Parts: sequence; C-alpha cells; structure tokens
Amino acid sequence: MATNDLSYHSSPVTDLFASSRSESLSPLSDAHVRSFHELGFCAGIRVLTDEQVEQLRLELEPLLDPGHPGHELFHEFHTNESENPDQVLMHALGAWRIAPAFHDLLWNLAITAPASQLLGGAVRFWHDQLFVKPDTRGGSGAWHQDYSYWTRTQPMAHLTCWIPLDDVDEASGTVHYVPKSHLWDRLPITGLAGDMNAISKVLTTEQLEAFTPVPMTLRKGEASFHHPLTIHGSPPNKSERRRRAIALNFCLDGTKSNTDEPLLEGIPVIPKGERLRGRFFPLLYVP
Ligand SMILES: O=C(O)CCC(=O)C(=O)O
Repeated sequence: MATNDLSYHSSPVTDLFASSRSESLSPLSDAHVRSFHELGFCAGIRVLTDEQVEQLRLELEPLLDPGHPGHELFHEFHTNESENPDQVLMHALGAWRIAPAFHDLLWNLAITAPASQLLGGAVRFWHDQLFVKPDTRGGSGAWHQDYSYWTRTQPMAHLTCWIPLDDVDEASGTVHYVPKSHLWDRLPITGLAGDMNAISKVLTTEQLEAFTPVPMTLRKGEASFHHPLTIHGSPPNKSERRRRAIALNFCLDGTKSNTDEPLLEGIPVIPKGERLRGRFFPLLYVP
C-alpha cells in the first residue's frame, strides 16, 4: 500500500501544536542565549506539553518496527548503531515524513522561535533524528560534533534541538555536552556508536584536559539546544527506563549544498552552490 508521504505538506496537518502558536515569540532568556554562545548549549527549555509528548510516544512505537508501512520513507534506519546486541542505540532519519506528530513538530513555535533567536534569522529544516535506547541494555552515543557529518552543507549555520520523550538523567544515558568545545576546530568523524571515547584519538592534550562533559538532566518535553561544533555524546542506559529522544536539526535560511550527491538518501540532488529549499527542506520560521 502506498504511504502518504507527509513531506508533501509544508505546513502542519493537525492542531497538536496549535497552542504554541499564540505564545511569546522571544522565549529564550538572556541567560539561555549567553549559555549557548559562551558554552555551546543551553538547556531546560520546555517545548512540549505532556499531551504532545504522549502523542509523539504513541506515534513512535509503530515506527520502531521495520515492517511498518512507510518505513521506506526513512532516509536512514538503524535498529542498532552499535554491533553489540547488549548496547542498543536505535537511530533513524526521516520520521517527519511518516507520522503526523513528528511532521507537525517541525512547525512547533516553541522550538522554531528559540532556534531563530539563536541562529539570528529565518530557520530552515535540515533533518530529524530519532535516538532510542532500551532500558538496561541501551548503548552509548559516541562523542562527536554534528558538523563533522554535515560538511555537505555550508556555510556552517546550523543548530540542534534535542528533546527527550522520557525524563532523562545520567543513569538513563542522557546527552552530555563538553562546555566551550564549540570554540574548537572541526574534528574528523570518529563514529556515532560503539567506542564512546573514540574521539580521544583526535583531541590535543589541551582539549583532553578541558574535556569535562556535563549531563543534561531534563524532564520529558524539555529541550536542549546545541551548536554544530559542540562535542556531545551519551553514555549507556543502565536504568530500568527506556530513553526515547528526537533531535531536530535546523540551518539558517540561505545555507547551500556543497555536493552534487543527494544530501539525504532517496531525495533529488540540490546541485553544489544552490540553496537548500523545496519539499525536503521546508522554511519553518521567518522572524
Ligand atoms: O540521543 C542521543 O543519545 C544522541 C544525540 C545526538 O548525538 C545528537 O542529537 O546529535
């Protein structure tokens, strides 16, 4: 059966996030903005109500099954990014094309208005990522900078909003950030799963000394925002709770393709030097 590809809709298809539309459009405090620019991240920003979290959780469940109709619309889908069945990190790009709540989340003003404030202009969608760790045997997310993976778009004017759908802490494998690492150069890719510390091979002695990660202790539906060079990672989930999260990746409108290959698997090429736009990269917010 053909699946309704929600990427054809460049506006919300439900009212799930309508309540956010009338809220203040300058929502981040000075302290949040300062933290983002000085440390490379800010956190504890409520972007979802409990009802919205519940709907996202409901729609997430069938998506985890590779037999689900619409599965072919994922740009990438990894049941486990690590090779170890006792260290599971499910990771997928493209949920917004398949499930209405994940689609409409992109237009949630509680997310796009802060993203615009931090980027300093209009916000364009880059891609989404699901990261799910089962209880007890949830794997780690290795330390990395997002832009190491994104040089196929430029200039670097991106950011990530990371939103847990469960209350998260150190024990359940929450995301940790290395403060001020966004001021370091871009590092080579050293992997997303498996050896969490693989990045240490490419860090200088000074960087290793300054490597003091801080855990994001967040309630479900609270977000953190991070800079594309901020080193982040997440330890294994050893708790008895699942750890479900979605990352929304945005860029400033005007960001260009830096390749003649498709920017994401299964989509048409945007030639090198041309701006990201169109069905797969909707403009989400203009301040
Ligand atoms: O959810 C995680 O554990 C990893 C998140 C992450 O690496 C990202 O958002 O780039």
